[in-house]
Amino acid sequence: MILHTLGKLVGFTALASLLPSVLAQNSTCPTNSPASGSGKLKLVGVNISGFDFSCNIDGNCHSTGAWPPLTKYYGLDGAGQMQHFVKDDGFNTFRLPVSWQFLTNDVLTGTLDETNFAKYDDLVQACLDTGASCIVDVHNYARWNGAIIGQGGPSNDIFASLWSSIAKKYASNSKIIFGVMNEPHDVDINLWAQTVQAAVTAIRNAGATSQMILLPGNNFTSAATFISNGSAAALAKVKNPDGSITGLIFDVHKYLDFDNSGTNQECTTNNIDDAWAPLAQWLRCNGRQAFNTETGGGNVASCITFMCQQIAFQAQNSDVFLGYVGWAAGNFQPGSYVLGETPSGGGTSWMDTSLVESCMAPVSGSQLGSTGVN
Ligand SMILES: *[C@@H]1O[C@H](CO)[C@@H](O)[C@H](O)[C@H]1NC(C)=O
Ligand SMILES: *[C@@H]1O[C@H](CO)[C@@H](O)[C@H](O)[C@H]1NC(C)=O
Ligand SMILES: *[C@@H]1O[C@H](CO)[C@@H](O)[C@H](O)[C@H]1NC(C)=O
Ligand SMILES: CC(=O)N[C@H]1CO[C@H](CO)[C@@H](O)[C@@H]1O
Repeated sequence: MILHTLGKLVGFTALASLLPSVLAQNSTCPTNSPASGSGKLKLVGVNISGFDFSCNIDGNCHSTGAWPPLTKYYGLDGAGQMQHFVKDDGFNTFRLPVSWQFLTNDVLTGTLDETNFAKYDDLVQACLDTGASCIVDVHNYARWNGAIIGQGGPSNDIFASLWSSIAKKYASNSKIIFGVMNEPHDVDINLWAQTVQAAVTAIRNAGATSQMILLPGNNFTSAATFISNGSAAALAKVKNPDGSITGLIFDVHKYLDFDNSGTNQECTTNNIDDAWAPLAQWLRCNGRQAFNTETGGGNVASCITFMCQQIAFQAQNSDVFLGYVGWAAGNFQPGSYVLGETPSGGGTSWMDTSLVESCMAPVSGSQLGSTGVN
């Protein structure tokens, strides 16, 4: 709703002024302005959190700390939330975080624990039942219990076998998106790119030949430092087994609070000048795309202002940005979490948080493109 209003009030000229001059500065880039026909995002959604509960940024997670966001397992009604988000708000994507430890029942292996996996799959199936795209997100910060994968911790082979196991389960489902890893940080990016390559090769060789795979960079997949800290250059070398880059999408996160931590209620930036504009230019010049799989803010006026601006910019650059996924609903009790997007109510009368209602829910026709799932 706000987006419609924004468009009407500020008009094209003011909206165009949101485009920073940096877009016109790289003279070596052949196409440094938004492609014509852009303006609609393809994938817009919400994180449905719960199976990732207990995960710390050092990759310590405990299978017993996971809390399935499904009433069947005494969680909140994640299935009902997703149905509401699709039917009432027009969302078409959900990101379903889960820890490696839950998937293997705390055993350091790539072999799934079938009992635990069946519970996670219940959430995946509830997502698929809505018709949405569903991101399987391994939420381990590039680590297993403090040690970095391929850099002193588990070998790339073990991690690749985990992805092979997951990919075999969903190889034939085109609505599944493989999120290789949530928020790597403090890794050697060139070694990390080899780990990501191992996962990509395993996913493709497991038979999931056509789905999207999300490639995560360093510094908590920060969109702002994706280029400057070397993630872009390192991850650009990751290829499918056939040498192509088809379906290989960069995974980037960005919050709108002053320290990009996603822990503060107030928003201080729309991230355009320091993150989205330079990233759009790099992606366009290098023939790549990115997906903003975590963003969010408090339910306050500053966030509504800045989030609407961020989304408008992403939509203007939808040739290189697939969309965004808000953090987070699922097992966060309504009203209890600063970045909560869990709607209150249930059944046929859900009520969204103000940020979701004012900005993040796709407004019919304004964000979902003709290629969107809905
Ligand atoms: C300028 O464009 C080239 C591609 O033509 C790209 O490789 C380079 O990274 C761009 N530079 C900046 C600063 O974005
Ligand atoms: C990324 O940042 C870290 C921490 O400042 C630094 O050690 C590393 O050299 C940087 N990597 C690149 C490729 O810029
Ligand atoms: C990581 O991102 C934060 C902001 O979120 C920034 O302050 C810091 O300089 C970045 N580190 C690197 C190594 O780029
Ligand atoms: C910024 C933010 O909310 N990040 C969250 C990402 O997911 C983990 C685990 O689910 C949370 O602990 C973080 O706070």
